[in-house]
Amino acid sequence: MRTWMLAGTGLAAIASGFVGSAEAAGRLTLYCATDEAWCQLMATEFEKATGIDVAMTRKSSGETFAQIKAEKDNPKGDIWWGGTGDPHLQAAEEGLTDVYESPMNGELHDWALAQYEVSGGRTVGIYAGALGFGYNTELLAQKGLAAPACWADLIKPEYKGEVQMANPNSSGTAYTALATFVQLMGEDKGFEYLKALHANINQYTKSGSAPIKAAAQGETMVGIVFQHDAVTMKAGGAPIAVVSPCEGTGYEIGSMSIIAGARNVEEAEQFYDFALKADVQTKAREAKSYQVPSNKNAPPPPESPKLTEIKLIDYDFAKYGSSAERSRLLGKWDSEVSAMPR
Ligand code: S7P
Repeated sequence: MRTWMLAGTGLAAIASGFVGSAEAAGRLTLYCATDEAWCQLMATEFEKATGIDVAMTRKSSGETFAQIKAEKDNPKGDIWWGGTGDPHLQAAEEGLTDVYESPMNGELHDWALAQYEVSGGRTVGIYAGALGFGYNTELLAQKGLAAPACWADLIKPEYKGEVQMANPNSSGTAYTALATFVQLMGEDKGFEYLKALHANINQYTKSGSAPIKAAAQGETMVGIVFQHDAVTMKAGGAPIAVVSPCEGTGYEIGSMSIIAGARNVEEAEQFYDFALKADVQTKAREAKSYQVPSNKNAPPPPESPKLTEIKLIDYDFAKYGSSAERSRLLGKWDSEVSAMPR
């Protein structure tokens, strides 16, 4: 777990010309599930804009869900910003998050509001991004392998030990992959695929973007990740090629929810409205985050994979974000896939 706390916010407030003490402005405990750099940027920008003191913790989506559930009787967090939408939906269904209707809702894309509707107003979309994979072009050339273009390529024997993905229990990215294979291939074939893939996996990481960071370092050839996370590595100069799998793929609606029983509800609502603003969402690019923003007035960064050009499945968020289905699929993956020898 990496924890980052913003203390001494008076400095940020002074720098931004904010008049008044941080104590008067209040405080906010932010549970963040995007990449660390974007989490830090959001906390800093919110502090600058409001003078509110932010304590931020970054964890993966599944881990954040588990923490909020564990703290249910004594909530410590105020707002959960970022991470894949499925666990946000599960949290909504389990009453772990609260209803909030932001005045910013009118500026959002339909897909972001769909998340709001399906959760009964307990979560909302903040960005979207397609699943795929990336590979290290130098390692591929060294091994003399043909470039992988399809999910089917990743289970070929020549990729044994060359593929990395995260554990779907901790990672929203990897749960999106699990739910994608089930929707794309049907449950039986999807699990057959996951078992075949297991034979080629060198490591299940905790965080969803770790596999492409490892590929960028030459520590694995292929990483199953969101395409925008592979773009981040490529934009940073790593020898990474980004693949939209030929069979089609799933996608995420990254989401935000106010935690039920939050101690700082007003501040949480302020953050919620702030995070939906077009100019705030546009800043994601400064943190090298290339998801498609949910505010219609925020243009996607030029580097963003174009969702309209990707063969996307009709991902059933209501079903795969439901408590019963997410728990069932994770349990099945634990007992039938990860328990198998490699
Ligand atoms: O910010 C990058 C990103 O891929 O991270 C989120 C992800 O859920 C967090 O990582 P985990 O897979 O470890 O949960 C995505 O929502 C987001 O696009």
